[in-house]
Amino acid sequence: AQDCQVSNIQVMQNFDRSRYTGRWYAVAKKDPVGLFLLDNVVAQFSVDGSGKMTATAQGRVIILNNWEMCANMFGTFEDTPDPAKFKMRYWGAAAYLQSGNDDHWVIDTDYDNYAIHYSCREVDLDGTCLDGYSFIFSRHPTGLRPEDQKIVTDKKKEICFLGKYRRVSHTGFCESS
Ligand code: AZE
Repeated sequence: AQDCQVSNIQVMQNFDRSRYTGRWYAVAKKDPVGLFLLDNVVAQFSVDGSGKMTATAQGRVIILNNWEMCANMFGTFEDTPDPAKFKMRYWGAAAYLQSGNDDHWVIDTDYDNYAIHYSCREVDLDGTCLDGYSFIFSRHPTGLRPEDQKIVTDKKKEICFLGKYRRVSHTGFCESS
């Protein structure tokens, strides 16, 4: 299961969005092309009364000419036939932040400790991902538990992003806003 074809990537089986709700701390990320959340990334997932998933996210960004700020972002999720695959429409609290519509796949999670997210923005002619991003999330601000690290490494390999992640630091930059 490692031919790097986006269409062959395995996602979480029987994904349960209600168990996924709450706070997740990004511990590592693989960046897409262009502007992106730099660090201090925290996401909060919810499920509304009609069962639709929504999320907010915060993270440090640098926009325009070296303007550093905390980006407050919102996302709404459109369901697809696969319960672990969504289309995420997202936008910023301020108009100068980024907006878009990305795939949002949950590759694996145990709901209580770790989650592996994947988004391919552009599939290459050969079926591999040309431009994508991914977050490794933890329920714990201190990072992944040692027992979850091998699972996460194996999944990074399966989604063909192994070696492309950077650690996401949490310095409290977004905690005042
Ligand atoms: C994600 C999950 C929770 C909801 C959202 C997420 C993604 C947000 C971005 C934000 C980019 C902002 C930039 C601003 C200048 C995946 C963390 C909305 C991709 C680049």
